[in-house]
Parts: sequence; C-alpha cells; structure tokens
Amino acid sequence: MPPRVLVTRRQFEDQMDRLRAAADTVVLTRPEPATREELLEAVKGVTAIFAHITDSIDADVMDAAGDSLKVIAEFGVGYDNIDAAAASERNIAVGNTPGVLTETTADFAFALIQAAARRLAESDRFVRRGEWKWFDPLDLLGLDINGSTLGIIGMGRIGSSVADRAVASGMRVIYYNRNRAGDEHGAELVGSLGELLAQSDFVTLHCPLTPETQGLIGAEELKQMQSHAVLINTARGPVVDMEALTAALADGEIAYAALDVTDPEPIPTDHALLKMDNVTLLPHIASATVGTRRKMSEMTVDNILAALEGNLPPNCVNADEINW
Ligand code: 8YV
Repeated sequence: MPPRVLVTRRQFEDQMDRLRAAADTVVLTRPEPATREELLEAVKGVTAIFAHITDSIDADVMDAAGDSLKVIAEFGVGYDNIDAAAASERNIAVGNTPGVLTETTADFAFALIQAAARRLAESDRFVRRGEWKWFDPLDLLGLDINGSTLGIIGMGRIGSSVADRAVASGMRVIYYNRNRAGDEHGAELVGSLGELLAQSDFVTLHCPLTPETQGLIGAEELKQMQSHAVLINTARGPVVDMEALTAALADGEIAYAALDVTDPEPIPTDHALLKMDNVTLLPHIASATVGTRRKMSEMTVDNILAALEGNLPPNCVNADEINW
C-alpha cells in the first residue's frame, strides 16, 4: 500500500504533483479550512500531514491519524498550531520552512511601519469617502521614520532583517530579546521590555508565539509606550492582548497599530477595531508573494518526501526529541 498524505488547503499544483508521485495524496481544495470534524476524519491512516496555520494539530488529531503518522510539515516558519511536544512523544517529526520567508516578511513589516507612520490606509479611506475637499496644511500629519526610534521585540532572523531596513532608513534601532546579548545589525540591546517600550516611537513584534510570549503586550505594556507611538504586529495575534490594545487605541495611550495578525483570525466583522481609523488591519499576508509562497510549498514538500523515505525532514524542529 502506498503511503497516504493529507494536504489541508489548496496548494501549488507542481508541488502537489511531487507528492502524488510518491504517495496517495489527498488535497482539500476548498478555499476554506476544514472543520475540526473533517480534519479528524481526513487524517485517518495518513503518513504525512501538510499543515497550515488554520489547522490545530493537537494530540487528538495525531491519535486520529494513528500509528502511520510520521511527519507533520507546516507551511510556514511558525508552528504554534502544532503541539510539538505531543508529536515528539509519538515520535512524529515536525517540519517547518525557516529562512525562505525572512526577507519577504521583513519587507512587509517595514512597509507597515511606513504605512502607519504616514497614515496611508486612513488617508486612502478619507479620499474614497469623498472627504478630500481641499489641501489642508495641518491635516493627516504623520511621523518621520528617519530620526525616530524603532523597538524590535524578538531579534531572530526576521527581526534582524527589519533592523537592517530601519538602520538604512536613518532610524535608531533598539531591541529586547531574552536570549541575546550585544549589539547587532546596528541595533542596541536594551535591558528590559519596559525600557524598549518607553523609548520607542515604533514597536514591532517578531517573536514566536509560546506560553511566555502569549499576551506579552497587555494593558501594562501599552501604558509604558509613548502616546504618539505605533505598534506593528506581523508575528502572531495572541502576543498582543486585543482587548487591551483596543482600549489603548481608543483612549489615546498609543497613537496607531498595524496588525497583519489578530486574535482570533479572522478578526470578527463586528470587532471595535474595524470601526477605528487609527488601526490598519490586514489578513495575515506578510509572506504572501508568489516567489515566497512557492518556496514555502516546495520546502514543505521536501520535508514530507524526506520523511516518506525514512529520513529526517531537512527542516525538523524536534529532531533532538525524536528517535529516527
Ligand atoms: C504563513 C506565517 O503564511 O510562516 C509563518 O509563520 O505566519 C506565514 O508565513 C502561515 O503560517 C501559513 O500557514
């Protein structure tokens, strides 16, 4: 019997053909994600799951797949939707796609910094509503990027690439990262999160979602930011307490937010943030370029094909925890 592979969302056909050549491959091609029940049914007997952020791959899903399951390959670098500890306990490899989306995501985060600084989305809505009647020397004034301070939380691959862009644009860059010491990419390490929040004109998040970073930016942290400051989130929605953020934006504790990720996703259509002009909301598209999404798909398939041949996936996050 050939091994079976489940791909949970529609994907690039040339990459699906690579899987089809090696395994009995089911691709859930509907545009919307599978329901929990559909997922639990579809995984039965598979050797590999090609997973996406929209799938919660927990112990129940692994057990529904059964002993055949060898690899869960995430389409993305963040794999917080997968219970990696449960996978390790079951000797299942977890793969991801690091590196390939670094520059694309950093480009996007920096685009959001610029868009928020110059109030692009808000100004576009103003014009579309027919409210632009005359040039006004005192309306829609933004912040300068050059000469301002950018605070980076999470100085990994993506955070470092954002620092490169910011330094080149004349920003002072500071960062806070619990596991690092020393200055790098032209950025200065600060001693605490509070220091970073108090000094920054722009704060950008580039940490993974873990139990430690869940709710990292809450009411207290937002209070520590300056009233003209901007918060950018291209990491994961739950790193920010959305209720606290909504209140901080409404009360003028901070000036602006640009969010590519929210909690939950999608943001409910009746959420208060949708009615506020000082927030830009985007549908989790930081890595969404043709070239990058293609490479992510290819890497995810590489991870699966290696596992089907009995080898560790080339990008395996729990290699030290499993016995292959
Ligand atoms: C993906 C991402 O689009 O890589 C990540 O961590 O958030 C995005 O690039 C998403 O994970 C799709 O599954």
